[in-house]
Amino acid sequence: MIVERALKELSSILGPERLFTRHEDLIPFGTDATKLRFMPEAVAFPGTHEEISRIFHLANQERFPVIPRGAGSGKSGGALPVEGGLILAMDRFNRILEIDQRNLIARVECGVITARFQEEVEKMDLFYPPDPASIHISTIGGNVAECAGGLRAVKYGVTRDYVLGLTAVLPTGEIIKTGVETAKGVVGYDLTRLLIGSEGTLAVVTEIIVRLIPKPAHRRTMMAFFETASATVETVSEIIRSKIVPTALEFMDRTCIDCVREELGFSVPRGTGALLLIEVDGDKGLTRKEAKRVEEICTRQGALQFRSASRLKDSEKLWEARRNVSQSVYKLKPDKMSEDIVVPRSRMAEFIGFLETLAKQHDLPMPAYGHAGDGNIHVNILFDEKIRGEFEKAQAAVKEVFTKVIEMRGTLSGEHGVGVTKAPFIEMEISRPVLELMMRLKKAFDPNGILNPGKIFPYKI
Ligand code: 2HG
Ligand code: ZN
Repeated sequence: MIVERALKELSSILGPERLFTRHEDLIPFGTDATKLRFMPEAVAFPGTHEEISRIFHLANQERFPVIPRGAGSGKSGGALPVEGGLILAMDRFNRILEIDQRNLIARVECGVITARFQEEVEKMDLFYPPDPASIHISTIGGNVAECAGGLRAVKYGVTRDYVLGLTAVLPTGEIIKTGVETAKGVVGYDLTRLLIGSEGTLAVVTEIIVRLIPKPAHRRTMMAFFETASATVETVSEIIRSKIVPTALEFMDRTCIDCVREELGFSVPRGTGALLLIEVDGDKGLTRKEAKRVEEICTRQGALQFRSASRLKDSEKLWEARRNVSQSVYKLKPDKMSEDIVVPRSRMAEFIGFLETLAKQHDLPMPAYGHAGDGNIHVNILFDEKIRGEFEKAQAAVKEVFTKVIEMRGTLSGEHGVGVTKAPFIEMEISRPVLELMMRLKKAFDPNGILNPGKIFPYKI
């Protein structure tokens, strides 16, 4: 609870115009892409490291929660004020500070929208590959907090593979720098990696130093339609086995295709059970060679049809449709539990088979799509809260999905994080001693537990 005295102090740190306390102003900050709702007590818009530091000193003194927030596009509830408190809206940290073409490094503030940053570096023929589906809304700070992946992760890796160093404010108020501004560095513990993916529970990241790579000269988007979902994911294994590393290798089952059919811009062959969206990039010769090889494999695997997007505009349209799947499946039911499990790529067909049976058993739609090239499948369990019993059925299905994934030596989350939604399940994957070590780390960073409480861990720390 933020007491009156603390609110007055916050107002004197920020000025009244950068502190929201009226109910109607707080509403948008009470939710995120999970659609869960928890109301904050106030929202602050800090503009400097010193202001954040002062806010933390006050929060420790008065014991109120502080929850950092980027664009609120998170899928596991990382930015939700589950115990009330103060939202730290990082919108004002929105500058690209430097793009250093001689060293292929950039410095960027946490509130910059990832797509905007990519556009800027691409103007210089450079490339920052991480591309979560939310790229046009999510911020690079949010991507760091969750270690976002994306469509290109299969070839280029995830956010952590590009971050060299960070500036952050600790919940105890110190402003720190981690990592390096050079191409490599191994001095001390790798706190940069520890902070990436820590879901805003260890520090507030304000500035990020990333490495850049040269922009690939060509890319080619292809699409293959198959009769069954298992044949489709088997093809993914075959492509990987043939040692081609596509830029993206995305899967969509029949239900997802139906939801974005109009956006695809062409007709889907009759009898299609699932499709693959494939992109290769590199120099002209290589992309041509790889595209040909991919086509051969898809045909050998029995593709109903194979298409190549000849114009950039067509391929952009396809990728846009793919990025919209997450929203489009709401056409089927108003509520969903959105998972992002990963299984070994060679066992995806087994998982898809399991999921089809599970959907029938529970009589709920469970569209599956996602980053098949990484074995990272988005299982969306759809339900209608207002229909009696559906929420409980969806909940039971989530547990069964997770049990299967662990049994298959997979992981509960490939890119969305644990947050609130997966906290009750974390012990299915993380052993007790490891979880206790993580909790000790949390305590070392945040002795009073004021920073983003109620996330990751199933217990109060
Ligand atoms: C995607 O790849 C996102 O589209 C969102 O990670 C997935 O809604 C989801 O589960
Ligand atoms: Zn995804």
